[in-house]
Amino acid sequence: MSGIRTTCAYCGVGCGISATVTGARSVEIRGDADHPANHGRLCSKGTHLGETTSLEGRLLHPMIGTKRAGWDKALDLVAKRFRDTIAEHGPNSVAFYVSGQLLTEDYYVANKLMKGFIGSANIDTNSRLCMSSAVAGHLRAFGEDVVPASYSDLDQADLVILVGSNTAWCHPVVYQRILAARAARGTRIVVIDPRRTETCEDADLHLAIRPGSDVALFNGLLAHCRDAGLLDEAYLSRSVDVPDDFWARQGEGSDLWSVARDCDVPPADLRRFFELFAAHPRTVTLFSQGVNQSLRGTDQVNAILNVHLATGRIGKPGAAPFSITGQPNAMGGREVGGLATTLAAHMDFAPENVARVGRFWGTPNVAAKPGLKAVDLFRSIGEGRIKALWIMATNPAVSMPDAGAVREALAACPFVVVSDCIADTDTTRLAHVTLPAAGWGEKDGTVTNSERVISRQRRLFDLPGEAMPDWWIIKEVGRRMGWVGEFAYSRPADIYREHARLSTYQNAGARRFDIGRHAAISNADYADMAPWRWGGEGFADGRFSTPNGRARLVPVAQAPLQAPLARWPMTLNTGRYRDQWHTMTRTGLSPRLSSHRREPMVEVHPLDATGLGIAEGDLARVATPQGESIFRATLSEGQRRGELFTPIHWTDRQSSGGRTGLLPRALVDPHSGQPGFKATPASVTRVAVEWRGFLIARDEPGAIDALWATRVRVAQGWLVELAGDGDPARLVRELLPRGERIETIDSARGQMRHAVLSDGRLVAALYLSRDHSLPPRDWLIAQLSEAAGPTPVELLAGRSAAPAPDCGPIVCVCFDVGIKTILAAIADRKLASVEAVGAALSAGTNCGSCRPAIQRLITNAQEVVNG
Ligand SMILES: Nc1nc2c(c(=O)[nH]1)N[C@H]1C(S)=C(S)[C@@H](COP(=O)(O)OP(=O)(O)OC[C@H]3O[C@@H](n4cnc5c(=O)[nH]c(N)nc54)[C@H](O)[C@@H]3O)O[C@H]1N2
Ligand SMILES: Nc1nc2c(c(=O)[nH]1)N[C@H]1C(S)=C(S)[C@@H](COP(=O)(O)OP(=O)(O)OC[C@H]3O[C@@H](n4cnc5c(=O)[nH]c(N)nc54)[C@H](O)[C@@H]3O)O[C@H]1N2
Ligand code: SF4
Ligand SMILES: [Mo]
Repeated sequence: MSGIRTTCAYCGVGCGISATVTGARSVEIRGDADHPANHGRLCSKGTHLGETTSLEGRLLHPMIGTKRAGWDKALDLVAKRFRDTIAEHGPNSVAFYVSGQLLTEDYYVANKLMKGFIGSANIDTNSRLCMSSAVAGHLRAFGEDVVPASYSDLDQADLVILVGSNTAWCHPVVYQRILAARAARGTRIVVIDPRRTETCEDADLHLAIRPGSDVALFNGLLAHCRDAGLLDEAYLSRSVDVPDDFWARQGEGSDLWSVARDCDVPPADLRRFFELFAAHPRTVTLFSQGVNQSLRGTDQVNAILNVHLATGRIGKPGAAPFSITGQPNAMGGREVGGLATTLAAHMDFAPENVARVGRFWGTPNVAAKPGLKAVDLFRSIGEGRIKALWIMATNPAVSMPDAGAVREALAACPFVVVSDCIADTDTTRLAHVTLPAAGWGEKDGTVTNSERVISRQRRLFDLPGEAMPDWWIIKEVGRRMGWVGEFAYSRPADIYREHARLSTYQNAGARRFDIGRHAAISNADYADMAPWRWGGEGFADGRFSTPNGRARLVPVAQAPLQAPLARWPMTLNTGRYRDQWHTMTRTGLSPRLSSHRREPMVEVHPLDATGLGIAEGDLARVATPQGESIFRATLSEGQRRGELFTPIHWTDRQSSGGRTGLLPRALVDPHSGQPGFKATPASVTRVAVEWRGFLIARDEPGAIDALWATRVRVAQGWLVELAGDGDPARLVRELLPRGERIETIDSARGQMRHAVLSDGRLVAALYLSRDHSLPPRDWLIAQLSEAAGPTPVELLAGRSAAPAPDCGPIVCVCFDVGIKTILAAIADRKLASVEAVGAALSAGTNCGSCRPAIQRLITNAQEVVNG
């Protein structure tokens, strides 16, 4: 069986996969050795994609309310409600909210329907929350949203600066590529992040800057470059416009001491950073959400671009500013113009562009001005001005800032359509119509990754139930709204050809985004298309997409850094876990991926925690003016004092706590409209609970009424962590299935342990404790998979009668290796490298995602030894 070449479902690295279908819904995943993004490597998420292709939880039929409906009926209803709303209230009373997880073909049709035919630009995307500051920064500096970098620059760089990027967890294959380059040629790595993440493990230098002080840092670097004679005067005079007062404004407050103070880093570290930069012209500055998701995101982007332009470190091998994208097709969305602020094919709303796109699409109706950006869009829904909304491939009831207000807006909106693969999400719960979309492995089309490489995603499985691809659903609604000929696509290739033709239509070199070479691609060639990069090597010719062909330095000043507020003394930073993807609709199906972090945790600096009376493992309430939610507290030296970090992944579906989305405020960057997710004024307090416990169950438990109940998948079942007040006996009645019961109640110690067996096999176990002592979960979880059941004595002890080592939390999910096993091996066998640990335990030798964590354990052990 030879593999089908496709791309990974997750991040913007865009790894190629070779997939061998082994059954109706099963597939073997291998990295595609020929794909330029990954050359065969995959991270933990890509490696375990095969665990997410079951039909569990899938939306398989169109639904109107809670009733199943045929496609005709559902599509007619959507078309009619949109048509009626437009007739009564005008085109701006309707909106689409779409996603970087759509394929380019889906995105193109959605954009064409809204901007070209409905005649409104009220289509925005979750990329607004993700990339829009980078887009706005690129437009200001380059005149076009082009990422002037490729992964091969990372292979050739001497210095890689990672700014606001937890690359080791969020773009693991890129991270491995950087480490490979370091091994081969000694590349230096600098990480700029307020937190000490696993990305810092292999860094030469980590600057734990004050959040939001990135402009001060890069302006300081630029001033240093000027003083040290590092500006590339020839490049500046040939290729860059510099505003008259640029250098005068730039100089203020940019001396080393002031910058060190603003950024709150040791001056010696800052000097070291400047010296590394001076010594290594081949520099790539790779940046992500720590830069973009800020109220000053666009200025932060331009502060980075200014440094690269002024030193000529752009458009050359190994030298580039590199905005790395999050979602698999964030870039494709930018290319079709899926943001409310862009029109199509890298054109904006200038009158000549509106006219040109209208000619091409054959419509007089093209929207003449930008539409509402995501945060304004949902505000407008809440205010009743938008009356019909169609959400595709995103879960805004979780992922928008101030998600509580977003839910209220959705609940009040007269007509909400959601296209998703999953039946029950926090957003589908608020829909009037839900449409079953084809998911990864069923979809067919193209995506563009961070380095502008267009790759095919190919279908592996038949469409399940009545699911249909997004492009089909959208064009069917377009046709039913009256535009039959304009939406007459039969296959993704039809759409791709049209998209390619639009990109080249009357372009004449004005826009780099020109994929005209595929304007007439045959169906067969489209089917076989190999990955390819548009726009060549970016701006290697030193010409930019501005009217005069020159890039621009953009004056940016550090915004005042605010002192904490008395009522909200902490700053909440939010982000990702290594093995979960966003709202967990897919990675949450994988027991292996769920073993890395089983609960949503709030990370607190130990000294802050002591002051607040919070201990490791306590529950803690994080509150902001927008809302509050409870997390498991974990103390971390990697946090700055005064800062908290929580993960974005948990939703109402899995949890009564850990709801990060409720906490950030709906404030945005003035240029891009991107929310400042990384710094929300907050407070944290310990939550005292009378009892704690956990449930292990083969069948998915229903809704659980407890103060704290967070669930994850485990092999053959579910694990729910529980805590609350009052009489927990109620839970025993509510949560345990019928069957042979074994139980022990130790009232003196406040312990209750119940296990339910069926035919001698464990089906559920509930352990509750008032003194908070509970057995490790893993042995019990393993019993769900054992054919021969455990003995009653073992069950009630929560451990095997034969003494077995407790391996601790899993670090390597590919080989199930726990932290205690690794620590013991490091100590006993004197292992001093990640390779040695791999040779001894296999840990870290498959996907490699856990290698930074293993490195951290080795470093810690050595620090202990060396005192
Ligand atoms: N495992 C996993 N990988 C993913 C995803 C996922 O859900 N899970 N999602 C994908 C998507 S869509 C995206 S957008 C990317 C995001 O990828 P990243 O941007 O790497 O991830 P985040 O965890 O959001 O945040 C990155 C870092 O920014 C830091 N930061 C916070 N404030 C500041 C600041 O003021 N300055 C600086 N310099 N840094 C700051 C945070 O401490 C954090 O470590 O990941 C993609 N990859
Ligand atoms: N506090 C805080 N909030 C954040 C962030 C943060 O760092 N902090 N990061 C932001 C960022 S960068 C991002 S990208 C967003 C991500 O946030 P979301 O986009 O809301 O998260 P996902 O869970 O990826 O939602 C995708 C949905 O689409 C469905 N889906 C998957 N494939 C398809 C398909 O092909 N078709 C259709 N129709 N549906 C599909 C999935 O089942 C899922 O329900 O979160 C943002 N929110
Ligand atoms: S780095 Fe991991 S998640 Fe991202 S595309 Fe590659 S395999 Fe998928
Ligand atoms: Mo993102």
